[in-house]
Amino acid sequence: MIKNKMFCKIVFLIVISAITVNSASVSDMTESSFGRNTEGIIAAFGDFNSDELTDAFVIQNASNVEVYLAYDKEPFLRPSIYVCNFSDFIITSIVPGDYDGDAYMDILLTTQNIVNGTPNYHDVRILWGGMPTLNCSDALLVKVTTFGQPLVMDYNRDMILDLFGLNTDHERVFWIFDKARTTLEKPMGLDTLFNEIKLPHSHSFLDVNNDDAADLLVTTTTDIEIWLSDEPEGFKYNNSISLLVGHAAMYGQALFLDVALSGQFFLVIPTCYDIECMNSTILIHDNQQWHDLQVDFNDGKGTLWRFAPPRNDTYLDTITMRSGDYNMDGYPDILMTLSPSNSNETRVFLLHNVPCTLPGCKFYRTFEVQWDKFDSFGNSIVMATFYDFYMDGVLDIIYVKKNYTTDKHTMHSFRNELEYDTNFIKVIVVTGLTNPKIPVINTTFYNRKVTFGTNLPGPKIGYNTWSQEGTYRTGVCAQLPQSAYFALQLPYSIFGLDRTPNFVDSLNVGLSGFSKSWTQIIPNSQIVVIPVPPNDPSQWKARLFVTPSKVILKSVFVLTAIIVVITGCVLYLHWKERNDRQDIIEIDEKTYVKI
Ligand SMILES: *[C@@H]1O[C@H](CO)[C@@H](O)[C@H](O)[C@H]1NC(C)=O
Ligand SMILES: *[C@@H]1O[C@H](CO)[C@@H](O)[C@H](O)[C@H]1NC(C)=O
Ligand SMILES: *[C@@H]1O[C@H](CO)[C@@H](O)[C@H](O)[C@H]1NC(C)=O
Ligand SMILES: *[C@@H]1O[C@H](CO)[C@@H](O)[C@H](O)[C@H]1NC(C)=O
Ligand SMILES: *[C@@H]1O[C@H](CO)[C@@H](O)[C@H](O)[C@H]1NC(C)=O
Ligand SMILES: *[C@@H]1O[C@H](CO)[C@@H](O)[C@H](O)[C@H]1NC(C)=O
Ligand SMILES: *[C@@H]1O[C@H](CO)[C@@H](O)[C@H](O)[C@H]1NC(C)=O
Ligand SMILES: *[C@@H]1O[C@H](CO)[C@@H](O)[C@H](O)[C@H]1NC(C)=O
Ligand SMILES: *[C@@H]1O[C@H](CO)[C@@H](O)[C@H](O)[C@H]1NC(C)=O
Ligand SMILES: [Ca+2]
Ligand SMILES: [Ca+2]
Ligand SMILES: [Ca+2]
Ligand SMILES: [Ca+2]
Repeated sequence: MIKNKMFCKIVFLIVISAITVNSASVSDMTESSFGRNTEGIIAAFGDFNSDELTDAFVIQNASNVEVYLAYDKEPFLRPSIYVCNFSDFIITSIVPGDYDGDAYMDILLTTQNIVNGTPNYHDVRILWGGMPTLNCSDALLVKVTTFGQPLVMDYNRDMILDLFGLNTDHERVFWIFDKARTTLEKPMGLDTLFNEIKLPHSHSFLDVNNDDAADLLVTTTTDIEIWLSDEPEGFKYNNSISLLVGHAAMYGQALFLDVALSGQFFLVIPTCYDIECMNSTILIHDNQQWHDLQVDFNDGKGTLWRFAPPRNDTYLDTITMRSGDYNMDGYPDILMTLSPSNSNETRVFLLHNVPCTLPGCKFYRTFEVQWDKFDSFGNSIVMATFYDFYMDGVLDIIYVKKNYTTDKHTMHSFRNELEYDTNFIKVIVVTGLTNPKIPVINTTFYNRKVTFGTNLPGPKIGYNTWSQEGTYRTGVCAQLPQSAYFALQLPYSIFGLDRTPNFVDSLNVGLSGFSKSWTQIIPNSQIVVIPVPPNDPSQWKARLFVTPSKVILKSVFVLTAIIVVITGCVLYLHWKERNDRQDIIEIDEKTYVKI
C-alpha cells in the first residue's frame, strides 16, 4: 500500500511539473505567428475583414501588397487572397482605413515609380475594400501626388479619412475624400509665415488641449506647430514648441505619450547632438520646458550605443520610437533600433519606462535600456514593433531582420512572457459607419452587423481608477495619431493596470469634440466603442468582450489535472485492493489444499 501511495505521488508530481514546464515555453514564436511566410516587411495594422482580429499589411519584394489575416490559432498571421503585385512602382507605405465612407476598409498606398521616380515624391493610390478580392486595377489611378508621405487624419469630422501633407509645389494642403471617391484639395494657407516641414515628418493627429477634438501637430525643421481643431472643420494655429535646445544636430520622430501616467500627453523626441549620433538622448517637453531624460546608452560591457544614424534604407531612414506597455505597469515603454558607436550594425532594444532616481533628474520618469532581453534576436535587426498575438492584452513583439547579402527582409516574432499576472483594458474606437449591403453575422451569442473600416485616427481614450493600494491612477492614449513612415501604431489602445483586479472606475472616450464616460469597467476586457451618431454621445455604444485572465485559466487547468490524477489514483488503488484480496484468497485456498 505504501508503494502505491508513492506511485500516485510521483504521477502527481510529474503532472504538476509538466504543467509548469509547459507554461514556460520558448519565447521565439516566429513559427507559430507567420508559419513559413516570413519574407517581407510589415507596413501597417488594421482589421481588414472585420472579425475583431487585427490583421497586418505586408510589403513583399518592394512592390507587392499582401494582407496577412489574423487568426486565433497558429499560425496567427497568414497570407490571404488579398494580394496585389505591381511591377512599375515600389510601395513606400500603407495606411488602411475607410476613404469613401462605405464602411469597408480600404488600403491607401503611397508609391514611387521605379523608372524616374524622384525621392520624396509619393503617389497616393487606393485599393477599395468591399469586394471578395482586391481589384488591383484600382491602383492604376493616382489620387494625389505628395512631397513627403501624407498624414492620415479626418479634416471635417465625417469619419471619412483625409490627408494632410505637401503638394508637388511644396504647399501645405489637406486632401478631403468623400463618398463619391473624389478628392478636394484645400490649402492650409499662410505657408510663407511658417517654417519648412521636416522630412521624414512626424506630424500627429491627437487632442492636446482637452476639448476632445483631435488637433494637428506639424513638425518643421525647427519647431512643432500646434494647430487646434476648429469647428466645424479645419484647424487654427495656436503656438509652437521650439526644438532649438542644446544645439542638437538631428531629431528623430516625435511621439506624444502619457510618459508619467498623469493623464496628460508629453512630447518625447529622440535627439542626436552630432550627425553620427555618438551623443544620443531622449528629450521630453513637459508642456513648459525641455528636459533631457539622460538615458544611459552604455551597456555595461564596454560598448556605448547610439541611435542608428538615419540612412537610405527601409525603416532606418529616420529615428523612430515605437511605444507600448511591455510590462503592463501602465507606463508606456519604447522599442528602438540602436547601433554600437564603433559600427553600423543595428539591433533593437526595449527601453523600460522607470522612475528617475538619479540626483540630477529633471523629470520624474526616464527610460532604462534592457540590454539582454532581446539577445536571441541576433544582429541586423532593422525594426521592432508591438503586436498582441494571443489577444490577452500582453504586447508581443514583431521584428524584422535584414539579410544584407540577399537584400531581403524577414519577419520574426517574440512572445512576451510576463512572470506575473496583470490586468488590462483594451479599447478600440471604430468609425461607426454603416452600409446596408453589409451582411449580419449570426454568432452564438448575438447577431451583429459586421463593422468595417475600423482604423480611425484621432480619438482620445482615458481611464481613471483606484489601485489596490488605494492610490489613484489615470492614463490617456491617442488612437492612431501617426501613420506615415512606418509608425506602425496599433489601431487600439491597451492600458496595463498592473495587478489591480478591481473594476476600472471610468473610461472616457473623446472624439470630434464630444465625449462619453463609461463606469465600472471589468478589467481584462476588450471594448469596442461605436460613436454613432458622432454628435450625440448619449447614444454611443460600448461592446464588451471579456477575456479571462491567465491565472484563472491556469487554475482551472491545474484543478482539472489534479482531479484527473486523484480519480486515477482512487481507481488504481481500488483495482489494486481487489487484486490483493484475490491473492489472499488464492493463498488461503492453497493452504487449505495443503492442509
Ligand atoms: C521582385 O521584383 C523584381 C523587380 O522589382 C522582379 O524582377 C522579381 O521577379 C520579383 N520577384 C518575385 C519573387 O516576385
Ligand atoms: C505575387 O508575388 C508573390 C511573390 O512576391 C508570388 O508568390 C505570388 O504568386 C504573386 N501573386 C500573383 C497574383 O501574381
Ligand atoms: C476593377 O476596377 C476597374 C477600374 O477601377 C474597373 O474598370 C473594373 O470593372 C473593376 N473590376 C471588377 C471586377 O470590379
Ligand atoms: C491658444 O489657445 C488658448 C486656449 O486654447 C488660448 O487661450 C490662446 O489665446 C491661444 N493662443 C493663440 C496664439 O491663439
Ligand atoms: C551630449 O551633448 C550635450 C549637449 O551638447 C552635452 O550636455 C552632454 O555632455 C553630451 N554628452 C556626452 C556624453 O558627450
Ligand atoms: C536610396 O537607395 C536606392 C537604392 O537602394 C537608390 O535608388 C536611391 O537613389 C537612394 N536615395 C537616395 C536619396 O540616396
Ligand atoms: C557607417 O556608415 C557611415 C555612412 O554610411 C560611414 O561614413 C561610416 O564609415 C560607417 N562606419 C563604419 C564603422 O562602418
Ligand atoms: C542571407 O541569405 C543567404 C542566402 O539565403 C544565406 O546563405 C545567408 O546565411 C543569410 N545571411 C544571414 C546573416 O542570415
Ligand atoms: C442572421 O439572422 C438574421 C435574423 O436574425 C437573418 O435575417 C440573416 O439571414 C442571418 N444571417 C445569416 C448569415 O445566417
Ligand atoms: Ca481581421
Ligand atoms: Ca471604404
Ligand atoms: Ca473626412
Ligand atoms: Ca483639441
